[in-house]
Amino acid sequence: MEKNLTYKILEGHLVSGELKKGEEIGIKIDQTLTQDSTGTMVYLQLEAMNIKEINTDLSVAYIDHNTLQTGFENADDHEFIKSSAAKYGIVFSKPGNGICHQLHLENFGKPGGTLIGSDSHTPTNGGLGMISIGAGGLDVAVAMATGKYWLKMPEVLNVELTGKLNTWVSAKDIILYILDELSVKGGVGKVIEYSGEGLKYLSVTDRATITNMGAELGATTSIFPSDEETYKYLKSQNREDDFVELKADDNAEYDDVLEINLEDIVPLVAKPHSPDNVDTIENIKGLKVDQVAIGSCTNSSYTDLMKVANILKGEKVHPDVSLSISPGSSKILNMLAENGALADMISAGARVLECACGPCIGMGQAPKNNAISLRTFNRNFYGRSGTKSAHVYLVSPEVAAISAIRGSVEDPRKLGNIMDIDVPEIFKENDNLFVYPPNDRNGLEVKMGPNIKPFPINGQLKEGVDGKVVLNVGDDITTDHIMPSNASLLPYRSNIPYLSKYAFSTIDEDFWKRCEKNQGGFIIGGDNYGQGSSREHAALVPLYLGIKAIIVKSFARIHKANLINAGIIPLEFVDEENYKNIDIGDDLEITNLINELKVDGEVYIVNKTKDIKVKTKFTGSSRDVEILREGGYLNWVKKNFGGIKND
Ligand code: MIC
Ligand code: SF4
Repeated sequence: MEKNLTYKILEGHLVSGELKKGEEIGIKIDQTLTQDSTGTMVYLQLEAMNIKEINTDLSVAYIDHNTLQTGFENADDHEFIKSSAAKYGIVFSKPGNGICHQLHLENFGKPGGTLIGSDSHTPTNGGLGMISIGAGGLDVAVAMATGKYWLKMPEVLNVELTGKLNTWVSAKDIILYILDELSVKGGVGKVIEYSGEGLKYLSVTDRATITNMGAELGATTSIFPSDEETYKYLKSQNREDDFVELKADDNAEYDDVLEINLEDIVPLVAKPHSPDNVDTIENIKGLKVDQVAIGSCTNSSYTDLMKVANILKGEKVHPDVSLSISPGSSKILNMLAENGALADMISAGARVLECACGPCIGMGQAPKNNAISLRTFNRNFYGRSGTKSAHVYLVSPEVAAISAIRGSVEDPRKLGNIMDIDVPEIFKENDNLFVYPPNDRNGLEVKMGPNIKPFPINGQLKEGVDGKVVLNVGDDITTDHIMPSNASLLPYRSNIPYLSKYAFSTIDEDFWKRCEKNQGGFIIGGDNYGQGSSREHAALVPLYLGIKAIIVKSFARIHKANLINAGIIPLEFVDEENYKNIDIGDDLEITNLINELKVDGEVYIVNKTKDIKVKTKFTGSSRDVEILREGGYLNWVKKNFGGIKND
């Protein structure tokens, strides 16, 4: 059989199962990454497992999401993660060093390797030819402890790129074009593997922009071959030894193919409130802009920021616009400082922020009421900017920069000739914000502040469960709806009881009170429930509030895994009629759960209020069933891998 690249890398890492579409496989994990907002849970979970040290080639703990330190909570969390990193042999990246995915690309990602990370944009490193998957924190903790990760063998969709991008059209437009074609559900259960003649025009950081936003397609991951461009990039980072050439066999088999001629793409935008609400820049030209934010793990590379600096040079940011720029890494910021580009940005009137996620995760820069905010980020979900009435548009760095000057959306093709960016052959070394673990780690203890509260652990599955429907929502509910993140909530990522009062608060402020009154119950939802972030808080908070099962039309991959890991039963309606038959406040009962919960089993729910029986299905592996029966992954790990200290 002629093999595609995904198959080749998975084959080389396979520890259990068969590489057949839909079957559960176990793979060896070479590297893991965590970031602070999901990381505190990961290290609490690692503490709860009785391990001495990690079982991967490399694990890195980044601090990038919350670097504001508005109170002791946040600083204590950083200290907790730092001390855990030292104890278990994990590299620690200090706040200010940059955004995890950009830093991992620069410093650690390896073609042909495997990486899982407790952040949904981990696939960014697919730009280097690495299988990089976003997962819930507990999956990452188990991968650190065992060196393994289990997943359903995805389909492989080949995106074949031909032609060459037109002037002023960039990698961001390619992924927006694909989002328009496939939608935010189009990648579910798939790896997106890129190939074709068009690749030679895309640098590794362009490719990383594309694989990064593969998360918005719902894809398991996205991957590019490792070729001359990869070599050039690794060499620029003084890592040419990590290079191996990798590509699919000629005539490799794929489950599906999407052909894209890069010449057909024009500057694009994702309009509020979804990354697949794509339109052309031409169509929204002239729209008055209040805020422009450049950065995030999607568009904060050296090349992206040099393009921005060149556009801003000698110009002035419009008086009605606030322009912020957050570089992806301290290495990039350092280089911009040395070559004068930083001065060009500052003199144009840009607000240069720390190298971190910043406004992308609502850490500051919440726009004014009803503002139009152009962002080079990857998500424009409702409320994520911190201002519910704001309208966030996702665009390329080029569109962002020129619109900041004009004060309204502008088509960059108006600028005439494109400037050439001189990317240095060798980047300036800057290792000073990494802390490497000591060789002698004997006796090292973790340091835990008072904001770090124990996380909820479920009990074993019961034969019957009953309760009220406490929430009924529609399609495309994001993790930002379920567990919002902003400057006031992010400091409490290690405090589930506190966070529980804000669950679903962007759409229903009384949700938690209803849960408290009814001792939890059931949530009903539509398609693609739980899209977006890997934050397992979106499962742990409902668990804390007593949610027993979530019944929807379909789930997003990472969130479904997080629900299973937490021991919350994820069920899917078998037809539309059944979905319509349940209302908020209805009394539901599942009487035969232990019997019915099996691989692809049918689970019947009695709607006692309406006196009807509703048919649902459970789709998961036998391992998922075992995990749910044990009441979650930690209990399962305890049973299968030995003791857990603090249960
Ligand atoms: C995001 O972009 O939504 C985040 C913040 O990076 C999340 C992680 C989190 O919620 O902490 C993600 O993408 O997984
Ligand atoms: Fe950070 Fe935003 Fe990237 Fe998430 S999407 S990792 S918040 S920069």
